[in-house]
Amino acid sequence: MRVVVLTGAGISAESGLPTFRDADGLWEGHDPMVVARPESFAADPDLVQRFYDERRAALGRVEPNAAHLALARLEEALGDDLLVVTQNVDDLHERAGSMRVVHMHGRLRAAWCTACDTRHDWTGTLLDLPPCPGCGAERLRPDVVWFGEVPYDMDRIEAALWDCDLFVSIGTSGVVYPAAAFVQYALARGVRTVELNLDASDGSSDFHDSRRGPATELVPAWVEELLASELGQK
Ligand code: BJW
Ligand code: ZN
Repeated sequence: MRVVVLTGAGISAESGLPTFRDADGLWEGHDPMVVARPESFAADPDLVQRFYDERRAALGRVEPNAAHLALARLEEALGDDLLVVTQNVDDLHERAGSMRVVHMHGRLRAAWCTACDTRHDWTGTLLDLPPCPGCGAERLRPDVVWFGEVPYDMDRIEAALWDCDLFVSIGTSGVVYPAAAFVQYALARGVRTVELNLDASDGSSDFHDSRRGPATELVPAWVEELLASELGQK
């Protein structure tokens, strides 16, 4: 049983990290979906750096929740047969113990030097224009994927989707591509699809099984169910 799990902001919501499109989703009066654009960075780099500096700092104040922990438990059972593809830039999957995680929209705790095109692990701020550890240029930006940029590791993700028996989408509104199309990709290959989300998403009707509720309840219950059924038969 090879499983691909796609996660979005909803899985980290109960850890205290805001989602993008929820009712109270404004940051200092700005729509995060507008801030997360190369055009916004070009027009007002300080605003965008501050947005990411604050979110990077917030990582130190939050912990993985029961949903992240349940996926780490599933990985213990499945090993290489589980891949978590996350749209999230937080590190809560890793801190829960997951090791096979692809960050398709990048990581908050990384900086990208646009002068020498190198990436560096980064826990500090970027607003103050620290020099790149590689070349010294003051051209570091958050290593995240904005609209119009190409998501990371698409070859690895497509190979895993091509090869899986089960595709599960957790806590994502399904409006941002290419992640929103993964369910179609899986369906075209006859793969079973499950959605675990608080509300109906744009793609809910595409899933074989679509469950509603908070991730901290739905994900542990689904993991227990899977471990008891499919894997328990082995
Ligand atoms: C809970 C919960 C709880 C809450 N429990 N659930 C027209 C058609 C098709 C595509 C396009 C188009 N025009 C433009 C495009 C492309 C564009 C796009 O998709 N635009 C759309 C807006 C239409 N996409 C891109 O540009 C992407 N690049 C690209 O396509 O390159 C071409 C290419 C692709 C592939 C190969 C080669 C080339 C890049 C997209 C980059 C997205 N970047 C961001 C910012 C990242 C950095 C950061 O974090 O700041 O990624 S935007 C933002 O959206 C972020 C998220 O990862 C992403 C998805 O959001 P997510 O996770 O779904 O969050 P929410 O808030 O939307 O939803 C939360 C859900 O959780 C809700 O459903 C809640 O109900 C639920 N929930 N509490 C369970 N407790
Ligand atoms: Zn550099």
